Amino acid sequence: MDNVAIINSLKKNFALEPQSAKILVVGLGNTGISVARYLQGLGFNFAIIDSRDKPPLIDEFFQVMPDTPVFTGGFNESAFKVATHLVVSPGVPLTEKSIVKAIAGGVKVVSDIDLFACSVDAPIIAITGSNGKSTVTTLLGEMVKAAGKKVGVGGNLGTPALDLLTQAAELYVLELSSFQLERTSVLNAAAATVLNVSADHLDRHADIAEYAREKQSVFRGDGVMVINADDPIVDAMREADRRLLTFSIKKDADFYIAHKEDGEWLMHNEHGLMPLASVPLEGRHNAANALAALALGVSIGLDEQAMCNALKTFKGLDHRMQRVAEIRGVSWVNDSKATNIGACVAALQGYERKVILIAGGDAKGADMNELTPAIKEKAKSVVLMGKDAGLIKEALNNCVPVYAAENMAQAVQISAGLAQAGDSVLLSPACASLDQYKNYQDRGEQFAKAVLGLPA
Ligand code: UMA
Ligand code: ADP
Repeated sequence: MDNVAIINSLKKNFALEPQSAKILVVGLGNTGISVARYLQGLGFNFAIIDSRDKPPLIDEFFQVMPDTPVFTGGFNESAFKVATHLVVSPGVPLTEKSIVKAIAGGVKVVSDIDLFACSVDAPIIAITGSNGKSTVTTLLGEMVKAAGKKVGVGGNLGTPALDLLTQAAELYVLELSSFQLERTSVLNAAAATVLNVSADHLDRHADIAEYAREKQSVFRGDGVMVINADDPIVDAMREADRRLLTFSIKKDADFYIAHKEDGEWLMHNEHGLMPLASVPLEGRHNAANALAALALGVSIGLDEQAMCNALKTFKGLDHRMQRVAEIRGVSWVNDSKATNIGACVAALQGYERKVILIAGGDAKGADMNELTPAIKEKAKSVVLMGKDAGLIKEALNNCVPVYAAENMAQAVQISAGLAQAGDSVLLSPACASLDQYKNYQDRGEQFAKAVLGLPA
């Protein structure tokens, strides 16, 4: 879209006009910087505010936009007082006092996803859920490329949506978090999915019902709904009179798994798409992810054969069920991205033989009792570390042997002492990493480093 059309859309949807709007961009992270770049390109007046004393990207920001007013070290009320619009980054809760006050005074909240939606004609595929978003978003992006279309892939995955506007695309695939969705009001995706809903981010959302409602808002508008029929919370999101495709790894659906003479097949109605054994990803949950990506692709008319070709060569993402090494018959698997209970349970369920589990970190308000049945069934021992190790230990109530580790090197040492040939050691923490690590990647890298340092 050209700038005139974009500004018209912003005016219509948000009364955002370059002549009159005074925009406060809240958060100087990747989102905030992408928003600043976008607003500058359209000639808007804006300032940025961040509660941190020195946001990590501030030096980089001043190099490119030295004249933009930036407030740091708290949410200064006077900056909010003059604003007509707030563009709030996902990391900042809308319950911040200054934001609540501004909204009560009539200030409009807009998200980067709203701005993006006002700026593209090409269809948007929106993917949310508690787990599998990044995998499905990346996989679908590969499928679209294999089908010969130019695609922009980003959002919560890493590249902020607005940064995708610099390259022409025929289609956009966006991963959206509950934080992004809760502040978005004009997205009308051509196709959308909620992959699953399990407890996460309960330090930011009042309860799981509110969290699920934020996820459900990805279906706003009139696009195709792609529904996980195995997840009761998602299944209940079906809307009559909407075009709808279902997927399931347990029962009949539009996209499902059939047991044939030559093994299991991924199916679309009566049509066999490809053998499940040709999907090069570990874990049953990845069969669900593959079906979800296929359903989304079909909903926008992608060629099935091209999609299957992309699926057969998809390597998966780092830190998700990633095999790090096989040492003296012991398999070491890095699933550091398992930052909630649902992901850890899915990882455990993929194993036939009991594993040694390394878990713990910041539980983000989740009830660790929900982890106990899967651990009881699938773990022979558990090595715990991090801030909420105690919560997990208490929940397990000695149903399996539990060991305490101060750090990853020690956790790996303890696990190596416990493991025998034929065993798997799985890092799938069920918790966020930020209490001990820069991020989940850092945690996964420390795990891999410690494993690769073990005597061969
Ligand atoms: N922060 C402050 N004060 C501020 C602004 C931010 O303390 O004024 C803190 C936040 O609480 C948070 C951190 O700074 O801890 C970063 O927040 P941000 O909103 O500035 O983050 P961005 O760099 O803009 O990155 C965001 C997403 N981050 C979050 O939602 C926390 C990135 O998802 C996303 O890739 C990026 O936008 C582009 O869309 C990351 C993430 O962890 C990967 N997402 C969560 C998840 O997947 O579970 C939701
Ligand atoms: P997200 O972007 O939603 O965090 P990822 O694809 O990055 O999803 O995977 C995050 C974690 O969830 C990993 O530990 C991964 O093994 C697990 N996971 C992936 N897909 C699913 C699924 N469909 N159900 C449950 N867990 C999953």
